[in-house]
Amino acid sequence: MNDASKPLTLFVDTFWISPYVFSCFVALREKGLDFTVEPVALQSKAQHAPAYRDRTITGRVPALRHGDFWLAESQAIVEYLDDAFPDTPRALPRDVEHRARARQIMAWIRSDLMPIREERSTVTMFYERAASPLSVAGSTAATQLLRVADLLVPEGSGSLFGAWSQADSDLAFMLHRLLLNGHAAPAKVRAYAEREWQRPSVQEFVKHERGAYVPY
Ligand SMILES: N[C@@H](CCC(=O)N[C@@H](CS)C(=O)NCC(=O)O)C(=O)O
Repeated sequence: MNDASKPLTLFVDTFWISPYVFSCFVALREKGLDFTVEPVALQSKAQHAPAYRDRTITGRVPALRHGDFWLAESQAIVEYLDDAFPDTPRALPRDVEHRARARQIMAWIRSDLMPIREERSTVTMFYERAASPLSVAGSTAATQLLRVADLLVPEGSGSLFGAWSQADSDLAFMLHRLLLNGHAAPAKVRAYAEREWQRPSVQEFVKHERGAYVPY
């Protein structure tokens, strides 16, 4: 049972550096849904508190609370929002093949490219730029990311599927791990990523106030 009147809460990391929180935050904004955010202090292991851990099942951020229903895993949350709020702008494309491709990209971004995620962590995006060049593994992953982006991004650097979808924001976020740290990219890909980065929903996350970072 979906009820638009039930309150929505997004549980986020305190420092606003989680790429998974980013995805859910942007989806909620793009859908125009009213929601509140609740920080979870990962640096204090607040995600392990039984009340949070057991409701979210996996004890991670992000998590969504919609009335009494709790859900974790960013991609599951994005897809739930499309299912639960069918009268709002879609986060994933309506067309079946485009939606499948968007899921492919989102799943790939979440499960692959580990050297980029490690060597160009989100701390280097929002706190302090990376001090070392990419390793061989990092460079190989960067080449792979840029190849995939070059293949997918249409000439003119518009959205991947003709209109914005969550796959655009997630891909732009991954590309910005490189771009913000001075990595070169084909002009078409750079223009695409920079345009996506300027979306108000994305900028709201990027510019959100952040306290002094405490590693965890
Ligand atoms: N696959 C998950 C990954 C979520 C995740 O790794 N969250 C991190 C923060 S970026 C977290 O909660 N870390 C704390 C922990 O694992 O205890 C998703 O897509 O939501």
